[in-house]
Amino acid sequence: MRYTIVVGNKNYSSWSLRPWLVLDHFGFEYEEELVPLDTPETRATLLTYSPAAKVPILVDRSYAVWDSLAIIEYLAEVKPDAGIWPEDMQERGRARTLSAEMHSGFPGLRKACPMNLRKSFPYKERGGAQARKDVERFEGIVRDRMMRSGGPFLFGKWGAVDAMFTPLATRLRTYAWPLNDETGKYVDALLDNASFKKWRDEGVKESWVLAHDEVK
Ligand SMILES: N[C@@H](CCC(=O)N[C@@H](CS)C(=O)NCC(=O)O)C(=O)O
Repeated sequence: MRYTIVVGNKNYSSWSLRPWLVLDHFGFEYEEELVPLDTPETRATLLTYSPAAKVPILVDRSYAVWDSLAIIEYLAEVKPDAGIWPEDMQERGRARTLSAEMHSGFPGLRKACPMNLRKSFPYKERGGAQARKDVERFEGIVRDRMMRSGGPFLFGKWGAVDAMFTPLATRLRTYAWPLNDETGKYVDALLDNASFKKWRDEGVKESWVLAHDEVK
């Protein structure tokens, strides 16, 4: 098999989920290596694949690419006509901009609401003003993109940028954030993706518990 994707625990590892979705949704053939996070062996195991010792890692034969967004870009170079990014240059530029914004942003929501697929909580204030600002920004992105693309995904068809936002969608549902109808519909569409459901069904069966990702 040409590609191996090294991922963390599926219940928790939001960075692993993003490129895995692109691999699976766009029909790459791959093997998966799941490395449980936060064990005494985790770092040494990850170092056998990448000097950064973080998941996700894509191994193309013996060549390693790490970091979620870099992996997605690599996959898009392997299959430039698959529609991983939009065809139009400016649309592609905007999809990359939003993906980069996700990759380096949304700190309030990411910190206060870790991905935890097994759980669901009633809504309560989490993460203060910063998390609220992140949710408002997400609603703004959805409003703008749905107006331009007509949906159901940010650029019409499901692509890399939707993979980048899928973990955020899980968080909004796990912690029951109130959302406007349009954003709720987009979140539901992301969570209805067949590849995501495959990942989630495996994630919820895991028994590892990462204490720092368990918030009440
Ligand atoms: N910006 C990186 C983040 C990667 C990352 O932080 N991965 C976490 C798990 S989601 C990890 O490998 N943690 C293991 C550790 O730090 O020991 C990406 O996009 O891939």
